[in-house]
Amino acid sequence: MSYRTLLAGFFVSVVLWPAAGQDAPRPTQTVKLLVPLLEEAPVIDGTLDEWQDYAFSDGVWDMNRLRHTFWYDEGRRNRLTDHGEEGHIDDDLSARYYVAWDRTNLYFGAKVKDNVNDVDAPGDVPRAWYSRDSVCYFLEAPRDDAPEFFGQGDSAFCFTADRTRPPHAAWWRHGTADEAYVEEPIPNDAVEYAFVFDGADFVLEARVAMAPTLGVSDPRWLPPQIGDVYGLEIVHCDPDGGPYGGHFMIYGTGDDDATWARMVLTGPQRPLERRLE
Ligand SMILES: [Ca+2]
Ligand SMILES: [Ca+2]
Ligand SMILES: [Ca+2]
Repeated sequence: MSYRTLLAGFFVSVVLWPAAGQDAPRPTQTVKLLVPLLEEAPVIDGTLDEWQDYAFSDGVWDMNRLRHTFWYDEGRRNRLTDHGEEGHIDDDLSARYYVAWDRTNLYFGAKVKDNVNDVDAPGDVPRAWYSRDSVCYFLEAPRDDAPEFFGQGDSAFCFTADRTRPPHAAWWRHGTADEAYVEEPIPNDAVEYAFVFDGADFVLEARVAMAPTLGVSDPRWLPPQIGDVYGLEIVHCDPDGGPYGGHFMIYGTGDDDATWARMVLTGPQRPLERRLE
């Protein structure tokens, strides 16, 4: 084996592998998503009717769809957990997600079918959205090609499906120019969110102001323009009784922001219409 082959092997196994932050290799491709501008700001009340057709959404996600994606990790973290359910695994968790933007805010929506609502975390730790039913939108703004783990420019906006709306229900994990993994609630004046529940099913509707979040995380961030490219991953946590359980990871493989989708800020989108024939 040549020195160069040895060196390449070392690079893949020692440098790339742990950099993925998990025991799955980093995918060699990323998804490109076109996320439209909203011309009318939604009312944040837990119904998405007024903007769902104007937002990015790519249909229903469940485990069977996830297993056919290139970022699927053979069930290491893309998985659901067994608590004696008798129904089909598709009934444990499925969801549609919505993302849009305007000059001031990012807009996030989710329509979730879930069989068990679990918002308890061990030790009641505020930052532990990953141990609670929660929908998290991971963003890098602006996106770059450097693999970072909640460093400068990386923000996760995590909404815990808790009817009691504790202060930790709208959480912000982020980096700054100097720090990684800063954990704090999204500043009150930067967020508005609503859940509407039907049993364990729920609809989430939220807006997050960009300047006080993305602008704090990365001094290079500028007010959004059509054509800007952000990074996006959706992480949907579903512990359902365990301390750390099921997850959907959509468009990326975890905290490594180089794996996240290339989210292009586009102009407004017209709703789909049926043809006459
Ligand atoms: Ca609404
Ligand atoms: Ca759940
Ligand atoms: Ca990066």
